[in-house]
Amino acid sequence: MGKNLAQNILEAHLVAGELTPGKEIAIRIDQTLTQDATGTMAYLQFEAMGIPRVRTNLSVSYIDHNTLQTGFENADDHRFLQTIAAKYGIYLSRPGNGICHQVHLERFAVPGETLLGSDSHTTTCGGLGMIAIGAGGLDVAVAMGGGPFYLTMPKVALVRLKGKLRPWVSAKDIILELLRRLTVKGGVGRIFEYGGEGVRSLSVPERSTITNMGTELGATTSIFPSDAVTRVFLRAQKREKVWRRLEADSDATYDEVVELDLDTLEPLIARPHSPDSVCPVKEVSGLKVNQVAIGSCTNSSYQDLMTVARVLKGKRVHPDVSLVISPGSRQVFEMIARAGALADLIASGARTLESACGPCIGMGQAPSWGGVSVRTFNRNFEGRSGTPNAQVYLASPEVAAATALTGVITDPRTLGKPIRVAIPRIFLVDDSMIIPPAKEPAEVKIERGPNIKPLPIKEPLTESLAGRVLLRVGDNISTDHIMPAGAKILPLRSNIPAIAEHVFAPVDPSFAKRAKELGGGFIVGGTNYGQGSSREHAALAPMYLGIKAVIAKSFARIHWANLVNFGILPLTFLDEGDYERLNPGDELEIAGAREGILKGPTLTVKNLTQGTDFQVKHGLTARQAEILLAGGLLNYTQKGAAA
Ligand code: MIC
Ligand code: SF4
Repeated sequence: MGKNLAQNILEAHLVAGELTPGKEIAIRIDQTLTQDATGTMAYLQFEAMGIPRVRTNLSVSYIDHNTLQTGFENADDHRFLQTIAAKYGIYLSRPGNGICHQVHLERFAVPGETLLGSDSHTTTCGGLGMIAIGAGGLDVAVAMGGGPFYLTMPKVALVRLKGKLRPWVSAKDIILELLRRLTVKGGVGRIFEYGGEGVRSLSVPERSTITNMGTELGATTSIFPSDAVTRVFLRAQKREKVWRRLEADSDATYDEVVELDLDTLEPLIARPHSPDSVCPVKEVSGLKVNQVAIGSCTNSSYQDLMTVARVLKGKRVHPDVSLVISPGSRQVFEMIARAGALADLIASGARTLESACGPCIGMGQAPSWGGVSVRTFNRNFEGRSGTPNAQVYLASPEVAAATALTGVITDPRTLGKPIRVAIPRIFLVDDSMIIPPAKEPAEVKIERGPNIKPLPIKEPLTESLAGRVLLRVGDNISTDHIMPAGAKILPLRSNIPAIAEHVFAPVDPSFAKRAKELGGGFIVGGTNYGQGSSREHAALAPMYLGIKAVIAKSFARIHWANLVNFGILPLTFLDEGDYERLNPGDELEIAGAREGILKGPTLTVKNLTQGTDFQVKHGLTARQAEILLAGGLLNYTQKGAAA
């Protein structure tokens, strides 16, 4: 039986297991990437493993998130990252060189290879025919050490694209349409593989906008074939030699098929506060807007920014709108500058920021109180922008540009003659901001400023788990709720005791204090608990506060894995009705947890306050159970190394 593209690449990298959906597999990782907000922890973990040099084909450390330097902390971390990269054989992309996913796509992505990144949007490189997966920093550290990456084999869904996009409709609208249909939970346990005649009409950056935001569907990853379009892109990046044709076998089968007719799409927009709250732009057009932000790893390519510049050329941004633009990479930035498009943007009244994540992660440019912000980004979770009550909408660069001119949400089809920017024949290639590893690693001294605190290590799992329900939350709780980011908190990513003070701050500001007073306890969650970011701090900081288990209706993939990696038991209700029956403050006990986990998939939780008990499932494989018993992956790996 023929295989689809995802299965072909996974099979070529398979180390253990079989490609049956729902079963655990282990794959070899060719490339890794980290970014600075997750990277410091990942490298501290790598260091703790005692491996002298990375064992991947390529590992790159990017500095793109924590670039607003309002104190010494971020700059300290940058120095740490630069020196540790030099020592261990890692390439370092300097601050200002661009967002990890955009730069990786331009300079390093290789069709048919595997990429593991400590950022949930690592999937961006799926646009170039890679199996590119986001994971917690510790999983990436293990991969850097040459260990395989374990994952549950996803189902593979074919997204069959028919026809061609109409003028003013863009790649962003394709993924917004999928989010509208399938929701933020629709991709859980799936890989989306794009096929059909519509693929040919999409450039690599357009494909990558789609695979980038496949993460918002909850998918493990998304992938496009590597075809003539891929070759053109790689040639323009002066990397044609890594190109090879990759597609599904002609008789490939899929677990599911989604049909999408590009001709029928219109400009779409996601309303506050979820990427799947999608409607046609015309339904909300006319709404007054305070800010328009163009950038992020979703939509900040050369094509995107040239399109925006051509819309704005010779016109003025509406006086009530603050327009901010952050180019995805230095390549994009320099090219729009040399093409004169940057001058057009500046003349129109746009505010330009450096090539970095910036406003997407609340690193500056927080909207006004209750302000409406239209962004070309991928996430609009409550409070993520840095303003708790901001109303953030997600849309294409075309919608954003039209809106910046009129001051109200605007359908770009009202702009008249369509603009179509092709990718350039040749990109401006200059890798001088990417520092190769040191030739003499022994001579490199790792610099650690006072912001870098040692890794907290957990004790092995105790015989019984007991404590109070510290908090009960609803469905779709994101890691932005659990461990918020933003300009004030992100600089604490290398300092777990300090960042732990902010756990659940947007939901319940007294959480950390209560957890510490009570010596930890339990968290109760709804469906899709932990969606969004790969930040392992959403597990690591709760672990530091003594959280023993999270009992939820269901979990998001990366967060579930992060909980296991840091020795917190992720449990699901056998009877979801028990969610309602649990009250904050209830005293719970899981007696004989260690033994119970090894014995079978279910455990009994006693509710000592109510005098009742209920069943939960842990769903751990034998390997994962051992990790939990050891107190997390680091202990487990060190134990293995010692043995
Ligand atoms: C995000 O978009 O939320 C981030 C910041 O890129 C995160 C990683 C992090 O929290 O450092 C992600 O998506 O994984
Ligand atoms: Fe950076 Fe935003 Fe992309 Fe995350 S989603 S990597 S914060 S640009």
